[in-house]
Amino acid sequence: MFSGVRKVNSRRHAVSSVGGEKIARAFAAAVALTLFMAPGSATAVTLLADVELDFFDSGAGPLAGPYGGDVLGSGFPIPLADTSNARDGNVSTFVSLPTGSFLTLGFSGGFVFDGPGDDLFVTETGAVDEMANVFVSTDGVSFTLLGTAGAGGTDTFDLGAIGFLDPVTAVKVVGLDLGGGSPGYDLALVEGLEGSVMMVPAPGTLPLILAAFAGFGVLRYRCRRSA
Ligand SMILES: [Ca+2]
Ligand SMILES: [Ca+2]
Repeated sequence: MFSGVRKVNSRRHAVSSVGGEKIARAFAAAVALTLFMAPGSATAVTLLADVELDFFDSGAGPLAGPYGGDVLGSGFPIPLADTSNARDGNVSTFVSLPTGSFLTLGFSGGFVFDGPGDDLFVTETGAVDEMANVFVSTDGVSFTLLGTAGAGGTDTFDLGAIGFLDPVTAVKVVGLDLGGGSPGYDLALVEGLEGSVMMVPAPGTLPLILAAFAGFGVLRYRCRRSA
């Protein structure tokens, strides 16, 4: 794949922006395939957002944040020591996000990217109509609105629908209201699923993924420059 990158770079003035986007997407898919096939790489196809990158308590809720609970255990709303309820992969435990509060999650095991169909799954506990805006980011600094969650249960999102083609390393969920028994959107878990996740490979192949992302970024930069 690296010979392909050099070839494109050397011909960057001849690459149209549309062709460049197609090449960039094909390159990302090739990287993902390589990682899935890398010896020793994880074989799980579901990537759970299990890292807290940022949490903000707007103060709009009835308790100091983070608060939430467990519909099968502790009840709700109760004060929480941390935001692990939204990072445990368990749909019954949750962190409530009242108006303006947000939680930004990352993935210790890899990245999410635009694969076929829906890519990102955001689940709330229960089916009460509480809403939250979902943003995605590659660098953890600049965020793009992906859509609104809150239809009840799991909301699914397609990164391709907003033209977001870079790897997603951070997902920011921002509460929009005070609905429900535990006021605000009750965030249970965030996942990327098969076909749209890159699992972190074995330590020996880490240089490969870093080089691949560097090449991917250079290619997209070149494509923009040549547009
Ligand atoms: Ca997609
Ligand atoms: Ca949970």
